[in-house]
Amino acid sequence: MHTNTQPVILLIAPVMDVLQTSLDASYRVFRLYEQTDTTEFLNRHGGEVQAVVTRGDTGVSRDILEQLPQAGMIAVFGVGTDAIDLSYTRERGIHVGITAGVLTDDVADLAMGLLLAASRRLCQGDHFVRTGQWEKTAPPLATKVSTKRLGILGMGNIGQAIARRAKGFDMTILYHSRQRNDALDDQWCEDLHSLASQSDFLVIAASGSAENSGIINAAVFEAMPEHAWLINVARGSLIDEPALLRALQEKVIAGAALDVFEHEPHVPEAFFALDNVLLQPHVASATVETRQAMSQSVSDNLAAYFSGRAIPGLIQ
Ligand code: 8YV
Repeated sequence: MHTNTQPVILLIAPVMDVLQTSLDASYRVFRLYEQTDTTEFLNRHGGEVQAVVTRGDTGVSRDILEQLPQAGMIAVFGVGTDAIDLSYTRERGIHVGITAGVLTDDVADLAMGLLLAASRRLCQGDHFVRTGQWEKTAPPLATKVSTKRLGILGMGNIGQAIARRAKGFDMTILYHSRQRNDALDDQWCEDLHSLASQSDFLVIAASGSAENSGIINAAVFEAMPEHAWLINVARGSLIDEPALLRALQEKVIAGAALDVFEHEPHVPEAFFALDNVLLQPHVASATVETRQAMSQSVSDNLAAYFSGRAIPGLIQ
């Protein structure tokens, strides 16, 4: 039951049921995505909103925030903050809390899963068996993974978790990030092109910040060896998608495995015709265990904010 004393939160996009239930129990929840006229709704109720809950991939626009003068916190279901204008939230003193730490393993697991599935042609192999082709012929050979060179763009928590897993496959790790991490004994490459040119597999684990927009472009595909594979578990915005399509069609690189897209959930249809790309619907953190932990983390961040305690996942 809602009481007048419950803090008011604005939910920008649907989140999983367990989080919805927990939010409803503690807060008065306005659901923006259920409103037919969001402008009218924000005119009427924007002034009451004290905190915003959103997903990493959805964020919240500056336009919306400008209509929430009392909002003091954004709780993100995820770790990506690329869809939030952080300079504006900083200026306004709005806290931003993410689900820090809880999805690192899953994203790294999926990066390795994509790498193996794409290069070992697991989806094609499954199709081959199911359609009875195995009775008639042998499948084409795939690409070896163990002992190869893995380039990682972005060596934060997720990049490092991918590196740890890849070492179990006896892979040599190279990385590029803004700064060399002296705590790591992996080879740091000063720029993306030198990383790309030396990698048999290039995994993108960097943030989707404005400065990273489109950095995986035609020049990077040209720099990559012809036998190399690209894996993206970060954000679609890092890749120049038309350039990737051309690189795949013209076999400039061997192939790609993509969990994220520039305009997801829309995926350019031209990808569907290609045998050298593996496509996933942004599921890197989508396991029961991790989504529950993310829900708990959002609840903890909000509870801390409303009780004046330190926000565990605070980034600003
Ligand atoms: C989430 C994400 O899947 O953490 C992020 O930034 O993109 C993903 O983990 C997404 O926010 C949930 O829809």
